[in-house]
Amino acid sequence: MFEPRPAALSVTCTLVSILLIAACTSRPPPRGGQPGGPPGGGSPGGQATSLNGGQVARPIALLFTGMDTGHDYAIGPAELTAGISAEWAHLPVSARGTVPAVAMSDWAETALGNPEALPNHIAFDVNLDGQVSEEEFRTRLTDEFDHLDRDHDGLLTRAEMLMDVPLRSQGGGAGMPGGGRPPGGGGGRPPR
Ligand SMILES: [Ca+2]
Ligand SMILES: [Ca+2]
Repeated sequence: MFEPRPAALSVTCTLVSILLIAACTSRPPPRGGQPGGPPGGGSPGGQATSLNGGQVARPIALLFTGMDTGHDYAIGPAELTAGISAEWAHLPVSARGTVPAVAMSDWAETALGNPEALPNHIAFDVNLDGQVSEEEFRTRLTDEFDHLDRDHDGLLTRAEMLMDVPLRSQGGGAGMPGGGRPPGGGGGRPPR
């Protein structure tokens, strides 16, 4: 007759416990990467379109940031007025004192980083005559400024230029390389 010795059972249980603890502690810590997302942006074909949370700024915010001549990280009414005048001076103003709406895309490509960035030439050309007047240009940019100035104190801060990016619904939590098994660190003999 063989009866199990309590001492042997205890050793076996302790060994299993240690293995379980090792499995829990051997998970690599997240190194600043988002779970489920490649840290280096290595997804094939996709790039910045895979935003998931965080904050972004609209292209128009880039323009307003450049108007901060006082370097206090906020744009006031005087800076806005002077900044719009400076931008208007960059545009190919015709003898009529207007800019062809189609020329606005060239300005947008330079000033906003993309010829299709908003506000586009359609947004500027309020009366739809194919021309953007200085008044139309100034009114539109002032409206954009007022829209971003959330607390309506006349100062556009960096925080007001940022927008939250919604979190996408997370898929499965799986994806741990190795399937959650402890990496064979030796001594992984299956108990009998
Ligand atoms: Ca117009
Ligand atoms: Ca403000």
